[in-house]
Amino acid sequence: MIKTTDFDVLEKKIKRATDIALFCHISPDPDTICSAFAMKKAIEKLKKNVKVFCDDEKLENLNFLIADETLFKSDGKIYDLAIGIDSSDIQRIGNCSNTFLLAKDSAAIDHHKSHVQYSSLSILDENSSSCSEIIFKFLKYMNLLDNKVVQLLFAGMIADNGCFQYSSVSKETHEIAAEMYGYKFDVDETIYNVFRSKRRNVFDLSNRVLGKSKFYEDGQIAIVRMTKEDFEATNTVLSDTGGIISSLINVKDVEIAFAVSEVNKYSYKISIRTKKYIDANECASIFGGGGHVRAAGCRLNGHIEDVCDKLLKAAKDRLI
Ligand SMILES: [Mn+2]
Repeated sequence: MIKTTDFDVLEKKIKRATDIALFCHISPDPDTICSAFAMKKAIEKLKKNVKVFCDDEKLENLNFLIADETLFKSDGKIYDLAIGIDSSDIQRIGNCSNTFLLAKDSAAIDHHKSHVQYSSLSILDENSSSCSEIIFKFLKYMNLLDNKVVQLLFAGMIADNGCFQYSSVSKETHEIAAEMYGYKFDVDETIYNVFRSKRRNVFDLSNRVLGKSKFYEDGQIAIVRMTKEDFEATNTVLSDTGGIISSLINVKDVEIAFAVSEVNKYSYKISIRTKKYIDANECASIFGGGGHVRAAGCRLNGHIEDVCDKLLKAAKDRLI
């Protein structure tokens, strides 16, 4: 739970600072990006110099919101204040952690259960369905909300909670959404762009790899693999794999689904989704990863067959 005194402490940190650096996590999702740019737009009103950092590139489907914005790479400069956004630990900030650690003061805003403290002030709420909702509360407290800031936070929120479909959604999520509806922005357009719109290439990748999905233990475990070959054949990249795993976890009887995506030779990004009782965060944590109860991730190295065997074993051990 968030203490209101934490908001007070963060407000003071921001007011004291001139140059502020905000940090998104690696392999960014709309929650980390939209939270960071909402924060940037809001605190710029206080005449602060604000930059958003990320090791990776912006997401194409967010161009309707942040086409003019830039994500900066680690620059070795010393900022007055560094704020980690939606990042559960310092490793999640990647190479940009060099710049984060150089800053004179620091804070983190996050909703991951697996959060490991890396800043002098951690504002955490693992019951929040997105980091965007925590930022909404903070910026409301600061009286810095406006239509554009709220649209960004709405986009980040629906991306993380599956447009109000996931178990992370609560009465409070809807109460925040209701407050958001009090601002002027195109809700339909936001939902379409963030949640439904996909490029034809991504559709092709999805069709190509889902057909080769494998099911185990009477269909309770599902694995989809995406290799360099699949990306090349469909002209897609790692960041295009996002929604594909949903098709697997939606299959009746599947309790746990894995998406295994090739990052480099013998190096794989693993996404985990669970339906009812397996804790995805706990499952990811045995491989050094983390996330949430129903959605988590990790990295695994080795031959793809060995990687899949390890995941299969971990899944079987957790079936009831
Ligand atoms: Mn998030």
